[in-house]
Amino acid sequence: MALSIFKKLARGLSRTRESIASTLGGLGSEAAVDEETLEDLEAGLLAADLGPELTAEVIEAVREQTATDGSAVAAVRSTLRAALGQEQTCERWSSPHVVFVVGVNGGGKTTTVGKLAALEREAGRKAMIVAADTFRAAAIEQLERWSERSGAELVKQREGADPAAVVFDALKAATSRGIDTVLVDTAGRLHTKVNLMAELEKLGRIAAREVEGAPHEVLLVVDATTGQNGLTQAQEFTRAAELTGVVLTKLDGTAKGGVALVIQRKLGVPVRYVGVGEGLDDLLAFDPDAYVEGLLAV
Ligand SMILES: Nc1nc2c(ncn2[C@@H]2O[C@H](COP(=O)(O)OP(=O)(O)O)[C@@H](O)[C@H]2O)c(=O)[nH]1
Ligand SMILES: [Mg+2]
Repeated sequence: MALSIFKKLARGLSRTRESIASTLGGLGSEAAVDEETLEDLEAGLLAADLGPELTAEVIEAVREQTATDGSAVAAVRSTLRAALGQEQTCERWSSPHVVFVVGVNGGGKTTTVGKLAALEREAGRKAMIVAADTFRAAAIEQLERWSERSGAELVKQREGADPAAVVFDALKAATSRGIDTVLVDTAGRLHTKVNLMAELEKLGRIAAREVEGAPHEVLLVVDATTGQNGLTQAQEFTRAAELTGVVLTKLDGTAKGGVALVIQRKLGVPVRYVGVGEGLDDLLAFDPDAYVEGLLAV
């Protein structure tokens, strides 16, 4: 890996950081912070898509801290850090460990599946990619390339095939071939009138019949460039599947990276990974400390 994970994250957050860090400079270390500076900070936090609630909390914390001679920057840091909670991982207890990747079209599901396959491979595990988005032939071709690049096996059928049949076949094969991790790419849209959420529930039931406890993880892909607006759409998925985590993609292309801070609050699930580019090694395990430093560091 050419760049350290911290540097990659910091680079991915550079556009978001611009709105926050420039106003932080104005806070300095002196006790009194004037109203104008607070207004600038508020505007910067809103522009980074931290949302009105968390922004108000930060401003309040800065007021309190500076009233007692505390550091304004430290107040910002601790409020943001508290909003993120602890770093999350998922215990692996079954082989294969089955992961569903879900979310709206264009968010980065297929790309994330490919990058996750690369992470699995790096960890020394045997991965299988499952092309359960049969809506477009292009999605299957995209996964063929990711399979080659990551060295993960691919299970696919023709365009328009029943996703449930693809998942069923894949899990049978994974079990007999000793696969460690199965990564299932799902559709953001369907050929038939079948409701997308009903289809996801069905895929979950099929998986549970084939592998105990499956799916062990359901990762919701959220496009960071849509910011707070994207979260409303994402909330639909919390009703169809028991989400275990969020993958926040395209952090590198947006100034709205602050949305990571509101995800847990709005969707009730932690951010587990962030996407910072289109390459094989552009998916990072989410580290709350590094994230906050990446937002504030100058
Ligand atoms: N810059 C950037 N682009 C990404 C990232 N993740 C996905 N993409 C791009 O977003 C587009 C849609 O991704 P895709 O995986 O096909 O989305 P899907 O429809 O949810 O499967 C593609 O052009 C990807 O290369 C990311 O983290 N950063
Ligand atoms: Mg796709």
